[in-house]
Formats: sequence, C-alpha cells, structure tokens
Amino acid sequence: MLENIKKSFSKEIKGISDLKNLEHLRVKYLGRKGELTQILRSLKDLSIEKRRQIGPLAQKLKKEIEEILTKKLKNLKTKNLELKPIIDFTKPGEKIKLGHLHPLTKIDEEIRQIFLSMNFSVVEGPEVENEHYNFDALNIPPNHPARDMWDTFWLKEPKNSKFKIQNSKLLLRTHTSPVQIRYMETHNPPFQIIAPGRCFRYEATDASHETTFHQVEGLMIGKNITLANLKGLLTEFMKKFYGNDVKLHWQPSYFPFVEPGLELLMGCTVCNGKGCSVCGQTGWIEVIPCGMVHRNVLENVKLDPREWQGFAFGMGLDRIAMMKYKIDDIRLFYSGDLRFIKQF
Ligand code: FA5
Repeated sequence: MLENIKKSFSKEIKGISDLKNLEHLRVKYLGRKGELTQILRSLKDLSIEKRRQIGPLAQKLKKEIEEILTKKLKNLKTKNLELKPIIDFTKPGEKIKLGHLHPLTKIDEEIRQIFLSMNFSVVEGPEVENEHYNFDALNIPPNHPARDMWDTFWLKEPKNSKFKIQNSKLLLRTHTSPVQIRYMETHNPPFQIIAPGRCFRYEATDASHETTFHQVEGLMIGKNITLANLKGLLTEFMKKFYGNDVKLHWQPSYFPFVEPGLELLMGCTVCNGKGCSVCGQTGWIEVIPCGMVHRNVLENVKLDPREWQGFAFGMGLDRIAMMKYKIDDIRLFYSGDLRFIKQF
C-alpha cells in the first residue's frame, strides 16, 4: 500500500509545473482526507505488531513526501520570479519629465486674464478670411496703398465656399482686425472685446518678423468713448503686464481704419533703452498700434458714428512676449529648439 502511494506520488510530482497543481497534489496525499493521512489515521485501529511495522514506514514516507514538496515549491517560486519582472521597491524613483506651456501660450493667457479683469470679453475669428473683412470693410479698398503693408497669402477657393462674399477672394488673415467687423456686424453696442489669434504675412523673416505670428485685437464701442479712455486702458494694461516702472511713449501713426491713429511705444527691455538691433538702435519699441475707430468703418457695419464711438488696438503678441522675456529674435519661438523652450 505505502509502496503504491510512493510510486504514484513520484510519478505525479514529475508532471507538476505550477504552484496551483502542486498544492492539489499536497492535498491529495497529505491533506485532511489525503491518501497517506488516511493510512496514518487508521494506524490506531491496527494490532500493536502491525502498528509497529507500518507506523514508522508511513511516517518516513510522509517526511519524504513533505521534503519533495518543499523542494518543488522552492523551485517553482524561483522560476516564477525569473519570468515576472522584478520590482525593486527600494530603487530611487525616476523623475517623470513633464512638458509645459509654450511661452507664447503663457503670454496669451496672461493678456486674456488682464482684459477679463477689466470687463472685456474674449472672442475669436477665422484665420482664413476674405478680402472684404480683411481689407474693404476696414476702409482699405482695392488699390489703396495701405494694402502693400499687408501682403498676404491668397488661397484657391473651394466651390460653394461659405466664406465667399460678393466675389471676395480668400486669404490668410494678415491681422486680427477683421474680427472687429465680424463682431460689430453681429452684436449691438456697447461692448468691449479682445480677439487673440494667429496672423500670416507674406514677407521676409528677420529678428522681429515672421510669416506666422500672433496679435491681440481690442475693440471698445459705446457712447462718449474718447481717446482718453484708450490711453487710460492701455496704460493700465501695460502696468499690469510689465509692472509700474514700464516706460511708455505715445506717437501719432496711420491705419486706414482708425482716426486719429496712435502707436504706443515702450522702452526696449533687451537693451534697457540704450539701443540695440531689436529696437533699431532707438531704445524704444512699438508695441500697440491703436486709434479711434474710423467713421467709415462704423458706417460699414451700419452703426451711426454720431451715436456710437470707440477705439481699437492690435498688439503683436510675439513682440509683447519678446519684451517681457528679453528675447532678441522672434524666430526662436517657432524654432522648436528645446534649449530655448525649456527656459520657460
Ligand atoms: C496692424 O496689423 C493693425 N491691424 C493694428 C491695429 C489694430 C491698428 C487696431 C489700429 C487699430 P501692424 O501691421 O502694425 O498693424 O501690426 C501690429 C503688430 O503686429 C505689430 O506692432 C507687430 O508687433 C506685429 N506684427 C506685424 N507684422 C509682424 C510679423 N511679420 N511678425 C511678427 N509680428 C508682426
């Protein structure tokens, strides 16, 4: 009987290759109702002679089986560890590399927050515009010399384009000013908005010009809005954005869609006003072109200039960012160079 148990156990253990089956085997022989356990339990019913004869043999077999099972258990555990990846909980953690916002996105967000705090709304307009919104409605008719300033990328028009208006050609917008028209056409004054977004110009790139860049348009229309309101608002913005020490200077300028037109200049932060390539050796840099909305523009959107007035501005976001971070080349923003990007 014991001999049979030994034989069958030796045979079965050879075929065991996992912990679950090993446990089943243990239970089969040594469990509460196991084959060997039954024999050990029945010893008490045997005669003394038989007990003396079988008892030690059964105990010996039990010990042997236990030893084989323990050895097999150890083997299987080591094998399992080799298969599974070993996790070393004492190893110092690896730093997870997190990305961050692009400097231009950060500046965009900062500008939005300042204007939101001054009760402006943030709106958007399409990057693919048409000639009507980008030029004509802004008092820049065909053949007007001002169009030269905004040479652009013209687009082939798809059939049945929803942007097409009265044979108006499609283009990549050269500035965010068309959003003024779109907003005034669809909203009743009074209102105050900013419209940040991407613009495109067909021009040679240099340290302060890119073919793709960003502007933030501003527009405030109401009753009795004056140039004083414009100057007050932009001065407040500049102080909030650059700090109270920012040096500002106003000078007259010309844009067909404003009258009078102005340009807000700030002391160049790259050279601290001494003169450098960024500020054209003048110590000053033009940051916010602006002015009072031209009466022709108001009439183009069916607003009566005797009743409604307002101002508009269009700051170059890239330039604003360059002055904030003292960056001397706009092309760095778009270079994808991680040595530059990681500094922010
Ligand atoms: C305009 O685009 C007018 N629409 C601004 C305006 C709005 C005036 C409302 C009055 C009322 P200008 O072409 O100067 O103006 O461009 C405005 C700003 O955009 C510039 O001061 C400059 O910061 C930025 N800018 C223009 N061209 C480029 C370019 N190629 N690369 C980078 N920034 C540019």
